[in-house]
Amino acid sequence: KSYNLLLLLIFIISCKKSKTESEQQVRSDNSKPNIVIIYLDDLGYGDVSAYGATELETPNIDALAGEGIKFTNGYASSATCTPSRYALLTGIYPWRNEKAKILPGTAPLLIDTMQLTLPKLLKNKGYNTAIIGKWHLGLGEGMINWNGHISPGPNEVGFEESYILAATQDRVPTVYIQNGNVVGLDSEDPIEVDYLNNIDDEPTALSHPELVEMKWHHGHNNSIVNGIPRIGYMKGGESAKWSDEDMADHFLKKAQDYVASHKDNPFFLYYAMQQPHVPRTPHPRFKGKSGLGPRGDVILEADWCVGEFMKTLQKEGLLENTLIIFSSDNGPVLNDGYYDDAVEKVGRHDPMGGLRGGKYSIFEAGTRVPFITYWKGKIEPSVSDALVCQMDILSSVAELLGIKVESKEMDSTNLLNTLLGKSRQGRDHLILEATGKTALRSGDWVYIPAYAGRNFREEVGIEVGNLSEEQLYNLSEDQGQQNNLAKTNPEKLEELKSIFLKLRGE
Ligand code: NG6
Ligand code: CA
Repeated sequence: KSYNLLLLLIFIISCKKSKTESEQQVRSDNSKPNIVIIYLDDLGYGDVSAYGATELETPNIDALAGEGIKFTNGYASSATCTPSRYALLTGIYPWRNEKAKILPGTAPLLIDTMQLTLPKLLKNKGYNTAIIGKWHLGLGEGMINWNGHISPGPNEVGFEESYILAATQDRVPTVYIQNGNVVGLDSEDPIEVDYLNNIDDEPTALSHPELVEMKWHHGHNNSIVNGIPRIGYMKGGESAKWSDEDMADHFLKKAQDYVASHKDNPFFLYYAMQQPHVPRTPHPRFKGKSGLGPRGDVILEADWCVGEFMKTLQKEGLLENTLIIFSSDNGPVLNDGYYDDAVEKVGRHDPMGGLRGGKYSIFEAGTRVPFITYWKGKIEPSVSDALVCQMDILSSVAELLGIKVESKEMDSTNLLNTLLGKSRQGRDHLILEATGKTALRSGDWVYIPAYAGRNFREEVGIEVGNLSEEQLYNLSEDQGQQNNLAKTNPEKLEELKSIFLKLRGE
């Protein structure tokens, strides 16, 4: 009898084994590669050594660039976070949606739950889908009860699993939310959040400056959490508050665990890191390591996270079967509201990489960002100057999986061959957006309409691009946009202007 049992056991084990072998076969034929988007927050074109940074080293991001495709004309759709993320996930230009601008932590969900999204597309194709990290696309439908189930959110627009920070590291609530529930919340100590009025007499940076450990420069003088004054007021939720210094390790661990536990089925992971957005809070392991102050330190930290994450993919045997896309949601800023030495210690480091403007700017540094595709054994290392935008990932991934995206209002362009290095052909045109302003990139040319308002935003030290006259630049000879050709090349100006107006539907 026990002999029979033993045979049965062997039979079961061998069945199991052959199943995983056949699964492996399916998994290695590359028809359904895992897809990972590693997305940084405010990382500039010049913040990566592979993109020319000389004052800091980013060996792990460099490895992706060196063994994958380094795009030199890769764009976020926008010069701020929310609209760029909206375009990345929906494939739609953010300027089509007037609500797609920097959102407070209490804003309702920006993406329509009926809308096609990148994670939905993949989920429908049998992928497991997850977001780990920064969301900043709104939650709920208005008044959020942070103590109940928070919905709709990432889980309702295609992510089966979500582990997020709601808005930004400098906005309340400063808690993690897992699948719609605040992590570690004590029901005896409920969370209240308000962006207009303080709640009871909770300490703020104005009422209790002695509690502030990171001084605010502009904005950021509401509730104080972990010694850091934030945007917005928050009360309660003490046990749920995140540790800023541990955030990078925390998200990394979640991302690694996700990979390890989903390696047997195709997965899409949107790993949305918080660095180097303010407040810059490197883990003590990285403090002072860059010599450029906390902003440089958190870039080193982020680079380390990329390396650790890649080790996990390698350890799990997934590198040959995973397409990795690395980018950033918008360009760089030094002083984004705190005195954190970013300006004082920048030295010779040029986060903009020679481009004009920065975060918030319609000039190049606002939207042109590091953009890398990597797929071991599938993508040949190269540098590509094709014009590509993060918004194009949706249609390109659809093509990879043989899905037809049928929607009139789809701005995402299928650039699969370009992203995989089989073609050098990029977009013909791209509309760029910065805090409501739009401009056109077409070939090597950029057209910026005349805009009223301040050009130089003193508080952040950035030219945002508002000039009372039209601007025309030829990037092939003027990367830094110093030479406005609008007056000397009226034909080109008219050509771009008419394309711009047509694409904008005006
Ligand atoms: C701005 C904040 C800035 C940052 C930004 C969002 C002030 C004065 N400035 O309003 O610190 O949080 O919003 O950045 O509050 S983003 O990368 O998420 O778009
Ligand atoms: Ca950002």
